[in-house]
Amino acid sequence: MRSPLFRLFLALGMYALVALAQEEKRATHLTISQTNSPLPSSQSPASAAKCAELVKLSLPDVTITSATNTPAGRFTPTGSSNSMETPAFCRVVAVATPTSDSIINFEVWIPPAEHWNHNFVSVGNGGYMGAVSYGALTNALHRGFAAASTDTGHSGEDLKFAAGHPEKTVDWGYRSVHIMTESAKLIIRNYAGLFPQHSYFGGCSTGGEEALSEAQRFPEDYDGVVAGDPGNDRVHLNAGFLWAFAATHDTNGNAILPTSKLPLVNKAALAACDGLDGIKDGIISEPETCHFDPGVLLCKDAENDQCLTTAQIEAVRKVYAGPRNPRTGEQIIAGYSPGSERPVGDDLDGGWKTYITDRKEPMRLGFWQHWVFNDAAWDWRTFDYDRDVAYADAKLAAVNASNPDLSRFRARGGKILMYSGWADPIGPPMDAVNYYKRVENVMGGREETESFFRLFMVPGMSHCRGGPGPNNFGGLSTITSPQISTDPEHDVLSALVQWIEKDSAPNHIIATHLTNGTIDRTRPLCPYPKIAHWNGSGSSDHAKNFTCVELRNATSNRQVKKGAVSTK
Ligand SMILES: [Ca+2]
Repeated sequence: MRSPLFRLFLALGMYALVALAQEEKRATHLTISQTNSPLPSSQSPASAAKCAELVKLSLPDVTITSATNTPAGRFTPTGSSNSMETPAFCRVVAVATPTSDSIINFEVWIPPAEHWNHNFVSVGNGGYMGAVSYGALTNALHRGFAAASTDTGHSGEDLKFAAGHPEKTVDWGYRSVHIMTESAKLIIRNYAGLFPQHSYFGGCSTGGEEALSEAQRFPEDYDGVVAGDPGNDRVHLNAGFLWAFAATHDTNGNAILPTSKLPLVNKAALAACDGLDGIKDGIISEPETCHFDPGVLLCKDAENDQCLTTAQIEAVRKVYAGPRNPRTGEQIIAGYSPGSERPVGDDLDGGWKTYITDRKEPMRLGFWQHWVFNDAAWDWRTFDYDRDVAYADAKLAAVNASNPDLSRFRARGGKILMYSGWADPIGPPMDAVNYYKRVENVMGGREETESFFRLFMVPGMSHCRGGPGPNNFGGLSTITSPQISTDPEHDVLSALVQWIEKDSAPNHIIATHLTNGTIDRTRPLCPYPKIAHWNGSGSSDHAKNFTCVELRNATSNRQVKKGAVSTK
């Protein structure tokens, strides 16, 4: 018999390999569409010599373990059987030890001088997954960037890594990205003879939080950041996971709301909300205007597949509502929006099934056990939404990126491009909206905020990708294949670059939806609170027939497509 510990390691290893394989699969697709122009197959002798010398570079708290001239061809990360097509580059592998308990691995990939666009981009991470993002590094390299990625100070997804190692929570929270950033700039300088002209950060999910954390904590690190589906109120997000699980399970952990009822709930949510945006297309574009109550699904007689019991209705209501402090009534984190129950169109995203109803324990239970309470047997049923949230916020401030005061970042000319999927079943989309509103309040209102920070909500997108809505708009971490274009109108990273380098703010970004690799819908994403309004004629599957308008202007006298829809 193999021990439980062995099986755990085996499972973790498999998870890491699957995640890596998925990342590389997507990267391979991107490679195909991005190598239109010939790239150098090898570095010049001068560049090669500079690369090899980097091992001698002395950096504070950092050891460069290797600096390797890598010719164009197939690159295979250690421990992986998949490879990626890369142009020639200088690969720097390093480890940072800012504390005696830190082991932060990171890599810096630098194109040869003739292919370098003189810019630097860092790519973010997903979940608590400690791993260098090789796929995103490859994408960045193909676009001419020097790029960096870190494992955030640990390997794998099990939160136990920080049990008894509080410094590792700080490494994960912000220190790893910051020390990688400062080191990467010096490494690039030593290789190319000059610092990057501009530095960017691009990430989704935890990468989105890392982006906001950098803007808040280290405003000098980046000129601009792309922050996707950020979950940056991290302690509160994890409290929300406890809430959603407790709402849908009894105290024995058995489901109150079975997964089999989710299609029914989703269908009813669509019936109530889909048409409010003027187009019945399976996409809820304006969840804020919809007040769907699952009570309409109450069983009249015995329970069956087409109705919900009173207890199930209450469970659904709680998931939509999100947790509140029982003493003050204050919302701890927003609930999930109608349409997030069962996103379709991407096997990576399972709606409430994967993240709430099919689970045997709450998402990120280990955060509370190992990071907050130092008790591997801590029981989620004992959670106090007043006392314990406050305690965790104080103890683990390093993992939150909730500060709405971005004045230092704005003052240095920094720009933030944030986005979030309206059908996200992990990071509540209204939490992204609420953070944006808090920033507006602190930074002097909407106009002031829009001058350096824009939020693009993505109708029908799940967590960072997938879902029924157009969800492909480029970037490096929000990889959906194949990449349509890297022009600023279709690519979120290029939009940020253009904003900073040409002082041209994005007024919309066109997102694309693909089915089996074929484009079947395009639509503009608009800076919140504007929404994409169908002009009333022409196909609602073409972005050109939409205009970004104020929501209140769109809802009056709205023309309605595909059936009688009330806009009241
Ligand atoms: Ca719709």
